[in-house]
Amino acid sequence: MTSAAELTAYKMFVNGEWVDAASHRSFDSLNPYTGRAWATIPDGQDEDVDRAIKAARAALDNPAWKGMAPAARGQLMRRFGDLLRDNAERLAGVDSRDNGKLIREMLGQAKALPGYYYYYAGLADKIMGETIPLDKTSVFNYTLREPVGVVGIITPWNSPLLILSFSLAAVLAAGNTVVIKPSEHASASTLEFAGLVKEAGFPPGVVNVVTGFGKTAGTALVSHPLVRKVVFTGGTEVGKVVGQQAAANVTPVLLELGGKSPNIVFNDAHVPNAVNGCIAGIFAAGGQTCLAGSRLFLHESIHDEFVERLVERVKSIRLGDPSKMESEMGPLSTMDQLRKVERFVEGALKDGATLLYGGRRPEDPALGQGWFFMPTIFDGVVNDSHLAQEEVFGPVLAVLTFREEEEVIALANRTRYGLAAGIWTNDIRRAHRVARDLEAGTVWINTYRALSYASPFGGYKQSGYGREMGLDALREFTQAKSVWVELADTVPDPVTIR
Ligand code: TXE
Repeated sequence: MTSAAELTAYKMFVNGEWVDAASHRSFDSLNPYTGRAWATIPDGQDEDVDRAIKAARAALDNPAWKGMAPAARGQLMRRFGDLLRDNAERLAGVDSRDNGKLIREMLGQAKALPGYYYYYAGLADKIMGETIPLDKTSVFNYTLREPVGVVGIITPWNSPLLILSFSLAAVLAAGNTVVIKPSEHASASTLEFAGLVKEAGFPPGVVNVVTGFGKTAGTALVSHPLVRKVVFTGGTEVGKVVGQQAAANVTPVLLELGGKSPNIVFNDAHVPNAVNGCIAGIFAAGGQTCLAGSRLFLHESIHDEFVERLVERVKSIRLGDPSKMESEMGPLSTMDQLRKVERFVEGALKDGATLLYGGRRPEDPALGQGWFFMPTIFDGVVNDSHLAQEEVFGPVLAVLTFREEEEVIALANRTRYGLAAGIWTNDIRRAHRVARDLEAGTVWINTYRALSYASPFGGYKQSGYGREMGLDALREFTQAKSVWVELADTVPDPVTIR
């Protein structure tokens, strides 16, 4: 057991101050590699959330924020981006310890963060309304694009800071204020991040972080009448609850939910590239990504060769300590997640799928107490089965085959999800045809799992709605006000509406 004295004790960040939960209660954060507690996190409840939201609401009216010129807001965001750049290794280390993901992956993510703030810093003074040529010629009509107000952002444990930055950079550029509730499984990096917010010099209350559990702190945030937009990233079932709770106050939500993304390999594809893309899609983050390419559709004529190469490569994936650069797959983030993956495997075997590799926890004693699961490949999976329809959020790949282009489009679309899709082909017409016909918010052609702050991201169907990143995100976090100016000297007939 780790003694309480050895644990890092974190505080929440409210109104520019470090505070304990009002109840003074906290909970342990566990390291998925050792299975042991390494930090304590304040257990925020309704009262803490209310305090943070009121601070964010007051900050909206604070001249230090409200009256800040948009270009100055951009400058501040640039300074913040520089601090993120200078602290990338530290932030990545905290995340890897807290969520068990590879330091290689978390470092890559941490190094990408400044780009989000620089991109939106440049846009802060380019958020403009329009003048509108009305049918009423005596009226001058224009729009103002104003901040929506207090934004509540709820993030999951898999990529805490990257997923936060998908929306936060645009939220700040547009002049809003924010209360962030990170996942109870990986809160530490968001609190470290808040330290940099303070150092950059954002006015108090512009960015607040309240830690705690989904059912308590999360519900309090989503249900609060002063919150004017909720951004939620997490599982689809919780997303539906969040949408319902927010509806009570007519609070709009942006939902980034689960996926069951198809990765489709045609018979003219470059097979070694497609094998790499397939592995990047499903095993790189231990499958713990909403973008996981968890359904692999192989043209039947290349099936045998592809599967042989895939299994060969997967056998060589090095499971290990996520903090070591040489490790290629880390443990799952929670014990519950590990058990969930095991239930999926049992179900797939019962449904008659063929286990080609993995399917169990590794036996290597060097992996100690970590919550590891082997990279797992099932062949002969039926598209309507549980494994092909539900998000595992673990390193489990379902392989299916197809003959015709139309057939594979129909199969790929036959899911309640629509987050992403991959297409591997050298036929340019086919590539664009299939990209057009797939029901997914992101389609990759001859690549997989690539993202940029400059390109909109979000789901179709039950993968969510609303768009983060790119110019689209600015629309999500601003609202249009239409201003009417009568230019005529006399106001006409008061009885008739104009
Ligand atoms: O996510 P949750 P969990 C999927 C994945 C995983 C499953 C559950 O399949 O197995 O979701 O994972 C907060 N009101 N994804 O439990 O529950 C919670 O505290 C308000 C997909 O981690 O969705 C956390 O901050 N908030 C996904 C956040 O919601 C609530 C990423 C996510 O928690 C709440 C993660 C409530 N009632 C998991 N309940 C992706 N698509 O990227 C929970 N929360």
